[in-house]
Amino acid sequence: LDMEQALRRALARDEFLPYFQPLVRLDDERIVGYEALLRWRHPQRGILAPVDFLKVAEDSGLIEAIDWRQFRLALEAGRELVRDGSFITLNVSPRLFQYNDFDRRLLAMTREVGFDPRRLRLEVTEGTLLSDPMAMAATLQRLREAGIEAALDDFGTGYSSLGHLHQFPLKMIKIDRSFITPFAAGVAPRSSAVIEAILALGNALGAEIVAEGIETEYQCEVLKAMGCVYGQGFLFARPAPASHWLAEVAAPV
Ligand code: G
Ligand code: G
Ligand code: MN
Ligand code: NA
Repeated sequence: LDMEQALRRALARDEFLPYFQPLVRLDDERIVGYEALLRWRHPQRGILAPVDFLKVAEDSGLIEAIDWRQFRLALEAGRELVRDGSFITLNVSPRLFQYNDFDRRLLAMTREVGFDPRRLRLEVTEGTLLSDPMAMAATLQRLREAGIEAALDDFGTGYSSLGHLHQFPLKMIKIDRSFITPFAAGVAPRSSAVIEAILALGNALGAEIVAEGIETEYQCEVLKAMGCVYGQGFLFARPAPASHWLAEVAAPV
């Protein structure tokens, strides 16, 4: 069975599901949102992450059906997760934006599921934005008017065409973890200047900044000192099924 056939069968058997990883305020570690992350519950190999199958899913086009299934499951689980005022984010394949009814279809899904669109953010990469800037700006603007905000994912790794960013309505910019990882006690990585520039850019654009991939207390402290307000990473929490976070919220203190 080749990977494409295996993915087709996994879709038919409904083996894809969202895990959720919290986004927190760095000052008090309070959860402000949850990123939905795709997982494949493989009958033999266990829980698989996108690194194992995303490329084939993208190249074959199967990612379109996988993403729509993922969105529905994430919105259904997210309905409970966002009761505390948080939001969920969805990672969106660039392929989906090629359909000019993408925003209408997504909004229709939020209505079917009963999910408040104001509690939804979409994660898009620079590559997606710059593949068709005019159309992307228009789509993101329509989504914003319907309550759905956009987050720029993996920032710093793409085209870094800073001059173009102001044309997109971006609520949030996520600094790629490759800029965070080099920070360790006694090390002053070159990426600190990049992070400071991204924080300034975020302020200029009126966007919230999230540092991704925070794994150590030291990294958290450095980022707070730089003025970064939000973070995500294994230091705070690993991705887990929605039921894990719901149990956590419901648990007596
Ligand atoms: O969860 P993990 O770190 O393995 O995710 C790796 C990458 O896979 C993420 O950076 C993200 O871009 C992508 N990804 C995660 N979930 C989804 C999803 O639901 N849909 C799409 N299209 N990509 C996803
Ligand atoms: O491209 P995107 O930012 O969506 O990728 C998110 C991925 O990063 C998820 O698959 C998640 O498992 C992974 N991730 C989240 N936090 C950390 C972290 O602290 N360290 C590492 N190495 N990976 C992380
Ligand atoms: Mn992401
Ligand atoms: Na990212």
